[in-house]
Amino acid sequence: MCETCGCGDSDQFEIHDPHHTHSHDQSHAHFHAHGGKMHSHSHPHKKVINLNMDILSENNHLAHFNRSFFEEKKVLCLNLVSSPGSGKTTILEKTIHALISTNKIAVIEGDQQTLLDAERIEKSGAPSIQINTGSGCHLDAKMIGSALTKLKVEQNSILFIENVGNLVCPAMFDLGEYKRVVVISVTEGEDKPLKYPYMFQSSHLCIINKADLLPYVDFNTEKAIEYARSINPELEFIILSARSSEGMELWYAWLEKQLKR
Ligand SMILES: Nc1nc2c(ncn2[C@@H]2O[C@H](COP(=O)(O)OP(=O)(O)OP(=O)(O)O)[C@@H](O)[C@H]2O)c(=O)[nH]1
Ligand SMILES: [Mg+2]
Repeated sequence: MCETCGCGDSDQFEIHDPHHTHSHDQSHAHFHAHGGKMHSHSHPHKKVINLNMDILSENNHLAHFNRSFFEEKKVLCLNLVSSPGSGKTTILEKTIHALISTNKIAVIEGDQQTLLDAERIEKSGAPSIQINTGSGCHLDAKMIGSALTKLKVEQNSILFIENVGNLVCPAMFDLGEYKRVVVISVTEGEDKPLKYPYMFQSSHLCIINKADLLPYVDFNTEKAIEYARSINPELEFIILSARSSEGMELWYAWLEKQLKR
C-alpha cells in the first residue's frame, strides 16, 4: 500500500456483481468521484476522505509554487504518466536525441527504486535527476519542488517529468505541470481508459506507443480512442512507435506547438 496517498485503503471501493448489473454501453461508462460505497458501522471512511483531502490540498498548494516557478522561467513542464513499461523513458530518449541540439531539456525521473531511468536520460544527453519514492506510488508537488533545487532547469527550456509507472495515483497529484501526457502501449489493451478513467480525464494528450507491435496484438486503436474520448472529449491523440520512430514527428510537432503557448 502507498504510504502517502492511502490508495490501498480498504474502505474505498465498490463491489458489483456482473450478473446483477444492468447492461450498459461501455462507451458511456461512468465513474465515481469519491468511491467508497461500502458502509461499515463506525463510518471509518469519513476519516480517510478527510485525510486524502488534506494531502491533496497541501499538494495543490505546493503545485501552485512549482507552476509559478515554471511560468516565471518560461519552462514548458510536461508530466508523463503511464502504467509501467509503456515506453515513457524510450520516448524521452528519442526526443532528447532529436531535439537537444535546438532545445534546452531536463528530466525529473520518478521510480520506486533504482537510478536506471535517470542514467538512460543522462546517456541521451540531457541533465536528469532521479526521485525514488520507496513504497510511494506517485510523485507529488513537494518532491518536484525539492528536485528543482538540485536540477538546473534553464530559462526557456523543456522539463519532462516521468512519473512512477502507475495509471492510478499519479492522476490525483498536480505537480505544477503545464500539461499531462498519458502514454499507453498497444500491448496493454484498448480498455485502459475505461478502467482507469481519472488518468485519461486529467490528461491533455494521449500517446499510443508501440505501434510497431500492432500487427501482433489484438489492440483496437479506434476503440481505445473512442473509450478515452468518452472520458475526456478534449483529449488529443498521437499514435507512434518509439522503437521505429514512426509517428515521433507528430509528437515533436505537438511539443513545438506547446513551446509557442
Ligand atoms: N516494440 C516496442 N517496444 C518498445 C517501444 N517503446 C518502448 N519499448 C520497450 O518497452 C520496454 C519498456 O520501455 P521503457 O521506456 O523503459 O518504459 P517506461 O514506461 O519508461 O517504464 P517504467 O519507467 O518502468 O514505467 C523496453 O523494453 C523498451 O525497449 C516501442 O515503440 N515498440
Ligand atoms: Mg521509465
